[in-house]
Amino acid sequence: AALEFGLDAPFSVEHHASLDSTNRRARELAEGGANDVAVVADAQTGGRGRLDREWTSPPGGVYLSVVCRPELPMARAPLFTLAAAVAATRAAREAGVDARIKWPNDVLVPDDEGGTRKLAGVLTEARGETDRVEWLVVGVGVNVEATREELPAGATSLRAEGVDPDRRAFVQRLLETFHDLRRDLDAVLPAWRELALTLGQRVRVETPGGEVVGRAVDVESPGTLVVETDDGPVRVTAGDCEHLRPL
Ligand code: BT5
Repeated sequence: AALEFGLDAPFSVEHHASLDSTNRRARELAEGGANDVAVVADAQTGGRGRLDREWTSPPGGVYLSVVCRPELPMARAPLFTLAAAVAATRAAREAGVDARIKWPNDVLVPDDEGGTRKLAGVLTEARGETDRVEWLVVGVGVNVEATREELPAGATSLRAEGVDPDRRAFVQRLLETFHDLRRDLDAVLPAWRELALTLGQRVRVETPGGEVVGRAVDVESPGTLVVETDDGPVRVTAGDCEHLRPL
Protein backbone atom coordinates (compact mmCIF):
# COMPACT_ATOMS: atom_id res chain seq x y z
CA ALA A 1 0.00 0.00 0.00
CA ALA A 2 1.18 3.52 -0.68
CA LEU A 3 2.41 5.50 2.27
CA GLU A 4 0.10 8.19 3.54
CA PHE A 5 2.00 11.23 4.71
CA GLY A 6 0.93 13.63 7.39
CA LEU A 7 1.45 17.31 6.73
CA ASP A 8 3.67 17.76 9.76
CA ALA A 9 6.85 16.57 8.03
CA PRO A 10 9.50 19.31 7.95
CA PHE A 11 9.75 18.79 4.18
CA SER A 12 7.15 18.70 1.47
CA VAL A 13 6.87 15.09 0.38
CA GLU A 14 6.61 13.71 -3.13
CA HIS A 15 5.59 10.09 -2.85
CA HIS A 16 5.80 7.38 -5.53
CA ALA A 17 4.88 3.71 -5.39
CA SER A 18 7.93 3.04 -7.55
CA LEU A 19 10.72 5.10 -9.12
CA ASP A 20 13.97 4.31 -10.88
CA SER A 21 15.90 6.16 -8.17
CA THR A 22 14.73 8.75 -5.67
CA ASN A 23 18.16 10.39 -5.88
CA ARG A 24 17.77 10.73 -9.65
CA ARG A 25 14.34 12.31 -9.23
CA ALA A 26 15.58 14.57 -6.44
CA ARG A 27 18.50 15.78 -8.61
CA GLU A 28 15.97 16.67 -11.29
CA LEU A 29 13.93 18.67 -8.77
CA ALA A 30 17.09 20.31 -7.41
CA GLU A 31 18.15 21.38 -10.91
CA GLY A 32 14.68 22.94 -11.25
CA GLY A 33 15.27 25.02 -8.12
CA ALA A 34 13.42 22.91 -5.53
CA ASN A 35 14.26 23.17 -1.84
CA ASP A 36 13.24 21.15 1.23
CA VAL A 37 11.51 18.43 -0.74
CA ALA A 38 11.66 14.77 0.23
CA VAL A 39 11.14 12.28 -2.59
CA VAL A 40 9.91 8.97 -1.16
CA ALA A 41 9.36 5.69 -3.00
CA ASP A 42 8.19 2.27 -1.80
CA ALA A 43 10.38 0.53 -4.39
CA GLN A 44 13.14 1.44 -6.86
CA THR A 45 14.07 -0.16 -10.15
CA GLY A 46 17.49 1.50 -10.48
CA GLY A 47 18.60 2.31 -6.94
CA ARG A 48 22.23 3.38 -6.64
CA GLY A 49 24.85 3.21 -3.92
CA ARG A 50 28.15 5.04 -3.75
CA LEU A 51 30.71 4.70 -6.55
CA ASP A 52 27.89 3.68 -8.89
CA ARG A 53 27.19 0.47 -6.98
CA GLU A 54 23.68 -0.99 -7.03
CA TRP A 55 21.17 -0.51 -4.21
CA THR A 56 18.73 -3.44 -4.15
CA SER A 57 15.32 -1.87 -3.63
CA PRO A 58 12.43 -4.35 -3.32
CA PRO A 59 8.90 -3.10 -2.49
CA GLY A 60 8.20 -2.35 1.16
CA GLY A 61 11.39 -0.41 1.76
CA VAL A 62 12.06 3.21 2.60
CA TYR A 63 13.84 4.94 -0.25
CA LEU A 64 14.00 8.65 0.25
CA SER A 65 16.01 11.60 -1.02
CA VAL A 66 15.95 15.07 0.45
CA VAL A 67 16.71 18.16 -1.63
CA CYS A 68 18.21 20.98 0.39
CA ARG A 69 20.11 24.16 -0.30
CA PRO A 70 22.13 24.93 2.81
CA GLU A 71 24.28 28.06 2.95
CA LEU A 72 27.51 26.21 3.42
CA PRO A 73 30.93 25.77 1.83
CA MET A 74 31.14 22.50 -0.10
CA ALA A 75 33.69 21.09 2.34
CA ARG A 76 31.02 20.93 5.08
CA ALA A 77 28.54 18.95 2.96
CA PRO A 78 29.68 15.55 4.36
CA LEU A 79 28.09 16.60 7.68
CA PHE A 80 24.73 16.11 5.96
CA THR A 81 25.64 12.52 5.13
CA LEU A 82 26.55 11.87 8.76
CA ALA A 83 23.33 13.59 9.88
CA ALA A 84 21.27 11.31 7.64
CA ALA A 85 23.08 8.23 8.97
CA VAL A 86 22.34 9.38 12.53
CA ALA A 87 18.68 10.01 11.61
CA ALA A 88 18.23 6.55 10.06
CA THR A 89 20.04 4.88 12.95
CA ARG A 90 17.95 6.66 15.58
CA ALA A 91 14.72 5.81 13.76
CA ALA A 92 15.78 2.15 13.64
CA ARG A 93 16.76 2.17 17.32
CA GLU A 94 13.40 3.71 18.25
CA ALA A 95 11.77 0.88 16.30
CA GLY A 96 13.63 -1.56 18.55
CA VAL A 97 16.71 -2.62 16.58
CA ASP A 98 20.29 -2.27 17.87
CA ALA A 99 21.47 -0.24 14.86
CA ARG A 100 24.95 1.34 14.79
CA ILE A 101 26.88 3.41 12.26
CA LYS A 102 29.88 2.20 10.33
CA TRP A 103 31.91 5.08 8.91
CA PRO A 104 31.05 6.81 6.71
CA ASN A 105 27.51 5.92 5.76
CA ASP A 106 26.43 2.39 6.65
CA VAL A 107 23.79 1.53 9.23
CA LEU A 108 24.56 -1.92 10.58
CA VAL A 109 22.98 -4.37 13.01
CA PRO A 110 25.11 -6.89 14.94
CA ASP A 111 24.29 -10.54 14.14
CA ASP A 112 24.55 -13.65 16.32
CA GLU A 113 27.93 -14.70 14.91
CA GLY A 114 29.85 -11.62 16.02
CA GLY A 115 29.45 -9.99 12.62
CA THR A 116 27.15 -7.30 11.28
CA ARG A 117 24.46 -6.92 8.65
CA LYS A 118 23.67 -3.79 6.66
CA LEU A 119 20.25 -2.26 7.32
CA ALA A 120 20.58 1.09 5.56
CA GLY A 121 22.92 3.30 3.57
CA VAL A 122 23.26 6.96 2.62
CA LEU A 123 24.27 8.49 -0.69
CA THR A 124 24.78 12.26 -0.90
CA GLU A 125 25.17 14.09 -4.18
CA ALA A 126 26.02 17.77 -4.44
CA ARG A 127 26.35 20.65 -6.83
CA GLY A 128 27.98 23.99 -6.21
CA GLU A 129 31.25 25.86 -5.94
CA THR A 130 34.02 25.36 -3.39
CA ASP A 131 32.75 28.25 -1.28
CA ARG A 132 29.05 27.56 -1.62
CA VAL A 133 26.76 24.57 -2.00
CA GLU A 134 24.06 25.10 -4.62
CA TRP A 135 22.08 22.00 -3.69
CA LEU A 136 22.46 18.70 -1.89
CA VAL A 137 20.54 15.52 -2.49
CA VAL A 138 20.79 13.28 0.56
CA GLY A 139 19.51 9.79 -0.25
CA VAL A 140 18.70 7.17 2.37
CA GLY A 141 17.71 3.56 1.74
CA VAL A 142 16.37 1.48 4.64
CA ASN A 143 15.36 -2.16 4.36
CA VAL A 144 12.03 -2.45 6.10
CA GLU A 145 9.80 -5.32 4.93
CA ALA A 146 12.21 -7.25 2.70
CA THR A 147 13.15 -10.82 3.53
CA ARG A 148 16.87 -11.59 3.65
CA GLU A 149 16.40 -13.63 0.45
CA GLU A 150 15.33 -10.47 -1.39
CA LEU A 151 18.46 -8.63 -0.27
CA PRO A 152 22.17 -9.03 -1.04
CA ALA A 153 24.29 -11.26 1.20
CA GLY A 154 25.12 -9.53 4.46
CA ALA A 155 22.01 -7.35 4.46
CA THR A 156 19.09 -7.31 6.87
CA SER A 157 15.76 -5.53 7.24
CA LEU A 158 13.74 -4.25 10.16
CA ARG A 159 11.28 -7.12 9.65
CA ALA A 160 14.10 -9.68 9.50
CA GLU A 161 15.26 -8.24 12.85
CA GLY A 162 11.80 -8.88 14.26
CA VAL A 163 10.27 -5.41 14.24
CA ASP A 164 7.53 -4.03 12.01
CA PRO A 165 7.30 -0.26 12.29
CA ASP A 166 4.77 1.82 10.45
CA ARG A 167 6.74 3.12 7.46
CA ARG A 168 5.11 6.53 7.49
CA ALA A 169 6.00 7.06 11.14
CA PHE A 170 9.51 5.79 10.44
CA VAL A 171 10.01 8.28 7.61
CA GLN A 172 8.55 11.05 9.73
CA ARG A 173 10.97 10.37 12.60
CA LEU A 174 13.91 10.10 10.23
CA LEU A 175 13.09 13.42 8.57
CA GLU A 176 12.53 15.17 11.90
CA THR A 177 15.89 14.08 13.26
CA PHE A 178 17.62 15.00 10.02
CA HIS A 179 15.94 18.40 10.10
CA ASP A 180 16.98 19.03 13.73
CA LEU A 181 20.59 18.12 12.98
CA ARG A 182 20.91 20.19 9.84
CA ARG A 183 19.81 23.24 11.82
CA ASP A 184 22.44 22.49 14.45
CA LEU A 185 25.44 21.13 12.56
CA ASP A 186 27.62 21.31 15.69
CA ALA A 187 25.47 18.52 17.13
CA VAL A 188 26.14 16.13 14.23
CA LEU A 189 29.57 14.77 15.17
CA PRO A 190 28.75 14.18 18.87
CA ALA A 191 25.52 12.39 17.85
CA TRP A 192 27.41 10.37 15.25
CA ARG A 193 30.20 9.37 17.69
CA GLU A 194 27.63 8.10 20.17
CA LEU A 195 26.31 5.61 17.61
CA ALA A 196 29.61 4.73 15.96
CA LEU A 197 30.65 1.13 15.57
CA THR A 198 33.93 2.00 13.86
CA LEU A 199 35.67 4.08 16.54
CA GLY A 200 38.18 2.05 18.52
CA GLN A 201 38.24 -0.74 15.92
CA ARG A 202 41.28 -1.85 13.96
CA VAL A 203 40.35 -1.33 10.32
CA ARG A 204 41.61 -1.58 6.79
CA VAL A 205 40.42 1.24 4.52
CA GLU A 206 40.82 0.97 0.78
CA THR A 207 41.30 4.31 -0.96
CA PRO A 208 42.35 5.32 -4.47
CA GLY A 209 45.77 6.15 -2.95
CA GLY A 210 46.21 2.70 -1.36
CA GLU A 211 45.34 0.90 1.86
CA VAL A 212 45.28 2.49 5.28
CA VAL A 213 45.57 0.03 8.18
CA GLY A 214 45.34 0.94 11.83
CA ARG A 215 43.00 1.84 14.65
CA ALA A 216 40.11 4.18 13.86
CA VAL A 217 40.40 6.75 16.63
CA ASP A 218 38.09 9.62 15.73
CA VAL A 219 35.89 11.33 13.20
CA GLU A 220 36.69 14.99 12.62
CA SER A 221 34.59 17.66 10.97
CA PRO A 222 33.24 17.40 8.34
CA GLY A 223 33.34 13.59 8.55
CA THR A 224 36.99 12.65 8.10
CA LEU A 225 38.13 9.38 9.70
CA VAL A 226 41.38 9.50 11.67
CA VAL A 227 43.27 6.20 11.55
CA GLU A 228 46.23 5.70 13.91
CA THR A 229 48.74 3.75 11.78
CA ASP A 230 52.27 2.54 12.57
CA ASP A 231 53.50 5.69 10.82
CA GLY A 232 51.23 8.07 12.73
CA PRO A 233 47.71 9.37 12.13
CA VAL A 234 46.27 9.22 8.61
CA ARG A 235 43.08 11.09 7.68
CA VAL A 236 40.65 9.58 5.17
CA THR A 237 37.79 11.56 3.69
CA ALA A 238 34.48 9.78 3.13
CA GLY A 239 34.72 10.31 -0.61
CA ASP A 240 38.02 8.43 -0.71
CA CYS A 241 36.72 5.36 1.12
CA GLU A 242 36.12 2.48 -1.27
CA HIS A 243 35.84 -0.16 1.45
CA LEU A 244 36.33 -0.25 5.18
CA ARG A 245 36.77 -3.61 6.87
CA PRO A 246 37.18 -4.29 10.56
CA LEU A 247 40.31 -6.42 11.24
C1 BT5 B 1 25.18 2.95 0.11
O1 BT5 B 1 26.09 2.71 -0.89
O2 BT5 B 1 25.12 2.35 1.14
C2 BT5 B 1 24.19 4.07 -0.22
C3 BT5 B 1 22.84 3.52 -0.56
C4 BT5 B 1 21.85 4.65 -0.81
C5 BT5 B 1 20.53 4.13 -1.33
C6 BT5 B 1 19.50 5.20 -1.38
S1 BT5 B 1 17.91 4.55 -1.65
C7 BT5 B 1 17.28 6.12 -1.93
C8 BT5 B 1 18.31 6.86 -2.76
N1 BT5 B 1 18.11 6.60 -4.17
C9 BT5 B 1 19.14 5.92 -4.71
O3 BT5 B 1 19.22 5.56 -5.90
N2 BT5 B 1 20.07 5.69 -3.75
C10 BT5 B 1 19.68 6.26 -2.47
P1 BT5 B 1 27.38 1.82 -0.74
O4 BT5 B 1 28.10 2.18 0.52
O5 BT5 B 1 28.09 1.95 -2.01
O6 BT5 B 1 26.84 0.38 -0.56
C11 BT5 B 1 26.35 -0.36 -1.67
C12 BT5 B 1 26.59 -1.82 -1.38
O7 BT5 B 1 25.68 -2.27 -0.36
C13 BT5 B 1 26.32 -2.72 -2.59
O8 BT5 B 1 27.47 -2.87 -3.35
C14 BT5 B 1 25.88 -4.02 -1.94
O9 BT5 B 1 27.01 -4.75 -1.50
C15 BT5 B 1 25.18 -3.55 -0.68
N3 BT5 B 1 23.72 -3.43 -0.88
C16 BT5 B 1 23.02 -3.21 -2.00
N4 BT5 B 1 21.71 -3.12 -1.76
C17 BT5 B 1 21.57 -3.29 -0.41
C18 BT5 B 1 20.46 -3.30 0.46
N5 BT5 B 1 19.21 -3.10 0.05
N6 BT5 B 1 20.71 -3.51 1.78
C19 BT5 B 1 21.95 -3.69 2.25
N7 BT5 B 1 23.04 -3.70 1.48
C20 BT5 B 1 22.85 -3.49 0.15
